[in-house]
Amino acid sequence: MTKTIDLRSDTITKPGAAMRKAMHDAEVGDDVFGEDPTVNALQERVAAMFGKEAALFVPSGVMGNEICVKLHTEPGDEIIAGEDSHIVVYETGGPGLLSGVQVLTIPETRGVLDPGRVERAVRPDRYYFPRTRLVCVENTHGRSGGSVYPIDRLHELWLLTRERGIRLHLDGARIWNASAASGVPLEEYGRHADTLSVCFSKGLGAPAGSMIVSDRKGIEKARKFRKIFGGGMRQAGILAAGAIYALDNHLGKLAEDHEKARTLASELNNGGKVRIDPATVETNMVIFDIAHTGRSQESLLMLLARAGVLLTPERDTHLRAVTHLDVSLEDVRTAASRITEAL
Ligand code: TLP
Repeated sequence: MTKTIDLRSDTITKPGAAMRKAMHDAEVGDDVFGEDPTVNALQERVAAMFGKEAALFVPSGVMGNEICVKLHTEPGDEIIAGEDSHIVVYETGGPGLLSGVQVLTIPETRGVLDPGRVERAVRPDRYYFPRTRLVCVENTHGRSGGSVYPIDRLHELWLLTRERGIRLHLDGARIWNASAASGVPLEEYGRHADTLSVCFSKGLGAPAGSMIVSDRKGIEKARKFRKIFGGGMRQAGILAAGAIYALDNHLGKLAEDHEKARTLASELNNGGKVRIDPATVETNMVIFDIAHTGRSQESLLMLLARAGVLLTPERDTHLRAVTHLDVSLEDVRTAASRITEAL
C-alpha cells in the first residue's frame, strides 16, 4: 500500500517513544496552584530564552494569542492586525467575542506591516474614536507561506508603538523557525514585543502546549485570564515535559524542515506543473497556485489524497504543504513526484 505523506501542517506530528518516556516520567503537581515543577521549569526556561521576566504555559496557540489581546485591551478598544494574520483569519472572531475589541485590519506584504500604514491607522485621541491599544504581528507568517518578519522592519514598528504608547503582541507560533532561518536570536525577538505567544505543538513536535512570554506583571494578569478562558490544566507537567523534550531535541532540527521545504519547491518546479518562486520558501511551508489547472481546491485535494499526499487549501486558488519532523527528505521527493503526476 502507498504510504500517505501528510503535509497538511506541522501540527500533525506524533510524539515518539523518547518524548513519551519523558512525559511519562515527568514530575507533576497542581499547576493551577503554581505547583507543577515541570511546568515551572519550562516557564522559567522559555522566559529566559526570550530575555523576558516570566512566562505562562497555556494549552494552545489560539489561547495564547487571545489572552494577550485581553491583557492589553478593554472592551471597546481597537487593535490593529494584518488582514491575513492568524488572529484575524483563523481564530473564529476571538478578539471580538473574548475581549470585546474591534479589529482594524491592514494589508501586509509577506506578513510585514508598513509602519506608515500602522501610523495612519492609530486613532487620534477624540471622544468618538475607539482607543487604539495594540498592534499584532506574526512571525513566521502562515498565510505568506512561513515568511520571516525581518528584524529591522520589526524594529521600526516597535519604535512606532513606543512613540504612540501602544502595545505590540507577537504571534510567534513558529518563532523558532524564524530564528533558525534568519539567525536572529530569540532574545532579539523578545526585545521587540510586549507579549509573545509561542507554540511547542508546531515544528517542535510536542503534542500540545504554548507559552505566553512577557513581564512579571503581565504574566500575573494572564494567569487570571487563563483561568477564565478555561486553560488551567492541573498536572500539566506531563505536557510540559513533552515541550522540554522538544526544546532539547527538536529545536536544532528545524533547519532540516526548511531544507525539506526548499527541496519540495524545487522538485515541484522541476516537475513543470506548478511554478514556485524559491525566494518565497523561507522556512517550512510551500504555497503554490493551482489556478491554471482549472480545478477547484477541493477536487485537487481529493485527487492528491488518492495519490497519497495530503495538503490544505490556502487563500483563493492556492494549496499549502508544510514540512515537519514526521516526513523525511525522501518522503518530500516522493510527494513532489506524486503531485506532479496527479497534476
Ligand atoms: N495554525 C494552524 C491552522 O490554524 C492554520 C496551522 O496548521 O498552521 N498562530 C499561528 C501563526 C498559527 O499558525 C497557529 C496554528 C496558531 C497561532 C494557533 O495554534 P493552535 O492551533 O495550537 O491553537
